[in-house]
Amino acid sequence: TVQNFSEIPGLWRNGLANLYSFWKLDGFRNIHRVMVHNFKTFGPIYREKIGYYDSVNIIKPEDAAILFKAEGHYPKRLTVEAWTSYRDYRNRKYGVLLKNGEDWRSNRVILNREVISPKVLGNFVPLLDEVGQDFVARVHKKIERSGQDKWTTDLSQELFKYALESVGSVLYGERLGLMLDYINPEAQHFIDCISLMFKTTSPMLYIPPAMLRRVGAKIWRDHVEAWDGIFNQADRCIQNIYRTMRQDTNTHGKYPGVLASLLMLDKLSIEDIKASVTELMAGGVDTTSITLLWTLYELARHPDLQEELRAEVAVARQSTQGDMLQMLKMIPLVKGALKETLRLHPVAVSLQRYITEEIVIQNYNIPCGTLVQLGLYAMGRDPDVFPRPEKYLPSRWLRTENQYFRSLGFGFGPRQCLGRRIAETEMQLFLIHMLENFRVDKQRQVEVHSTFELILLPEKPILLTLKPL
Ligand code: HEM
Ligand code: 2DC
Repeated sequence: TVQNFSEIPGLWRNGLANLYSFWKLDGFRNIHRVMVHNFKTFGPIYREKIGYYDSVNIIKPEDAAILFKAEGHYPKRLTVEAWTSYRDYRNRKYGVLLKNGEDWRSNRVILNREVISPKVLGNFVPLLDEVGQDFVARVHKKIERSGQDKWTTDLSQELFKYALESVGSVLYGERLGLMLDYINPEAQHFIDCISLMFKTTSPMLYIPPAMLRRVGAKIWRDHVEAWDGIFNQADRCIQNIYRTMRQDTNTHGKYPGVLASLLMLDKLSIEDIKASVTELMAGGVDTTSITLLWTLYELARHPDLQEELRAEVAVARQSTQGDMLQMLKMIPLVKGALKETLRLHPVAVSLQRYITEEIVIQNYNIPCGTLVQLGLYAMGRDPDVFPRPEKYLPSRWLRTENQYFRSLGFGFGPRQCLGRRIAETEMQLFLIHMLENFRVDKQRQVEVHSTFELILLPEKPILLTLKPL
């Protein structure tokens, strides 16, 4: 017989006491490890209440399938209140990330056509390929200047620039110039603001931002300053395109970028377009750059695997004579490597939905309206789901039959990551160009763990050495 909701194991009876022990365990930065620990203690389902935030947590792919079947027509994830509070405070519209219900759906349908449908890939690839080539040229220059035939560095700043240049070129159809020696300080400020925005968000998952705002807490002020910086820079970019669009009406058949396409389509209000383009620009920096950093780290730790990937890329290059769109279809192991990176080092620690119907998971009844979270980080490291989970094995993704609700790094269904195609293409092109030009190496075998700053990040700098082939 099916058991009642209140029988689900876990700590949910005293939210405030739990918040206190969570804080004492430094749970704010260790949410992913706390979740792994909870699954070990309570089993594949547990209920939890920390502060004001009450949820049911699951870990099995089969249960994820049940969850996503119950997400309804307007899938809703946990609201990051810090983000909505900022917009309410500054009187700014919500974009697709923060909208819900019919307003979300109508915006998302139009954005899908310009951002994630297969037809736009042909437009994105040449733009992103150029950025990839420029990145490689930049690394060659750094190596030359070092006078040592190699370059040892913490690549994260370079990768932030690569990611912003990539998403910027797709959104605006023009280059921001971040692969040059002297970059616009405003662009650098934008990058710094995004990191600060994420960092200041995580404590506010548990402490209501409205309260922090009332008491004038520094964390709230920093958060506002970070978003202000993000919106100001995005506004400048958007204004720039808007101006040039009114000057020359016909753009010689050249792809004008996502923003200009949306403006010409004229199906969303300018305010809605601005709100979502700002979110896309902000969402496109730390996510892909950190995933690429983790991938290089894994390839440095697995030199034989690195050679295998290089060989795959060489064959693909040979047989397609440089037709990039074709080449991207011939690199399954490179794609497997990215999936493997997101399995061990997911950007999002969990996926969540408010279910719109009653469901039964692990023989417990869960009522309609409950927030159900899939522990993505924990699932990626569960030996029942992935045999020998500690091993970085891109080849495990080559067999499609065993992927049922296992490859969820970008979320699932109509509410999945809107930037997914941009992210995947940008990351694949990056790896192609890097593998064709450099060998990646690292100093000692030191294990690097993740820390939670709303997204999962490496807890310490990762030093890599790049050598020309
Ligand atoms: C949403 C992951 C890159 C923009 C999401 C979600 C995840 C995710 C897990 C939630 C999906 C769900 O609830 O089912 C990632 C990962 C990335 C990445 C792993 C890179 C490795 C990007 C990029 C952009 C972006 C490059 C922008 C160009 C967004 C937006 C949403 C979103 C706008 C909200 C969509 C909605 O609510 O309708 N992402 N993301 N992401 N992401 Fe990404
Ligand atoms: C963080 O408990 C942990 O893609 C919380 O590009 C639940 C939660 C809710 C929403 C998730 C968030 C977590 C992690 C970061 C995500 C976010 C939805 C979108 C966002 C996954 C798992 C992200 C990084 C977007 C950010 C775009 C923004 C900067 C404009």
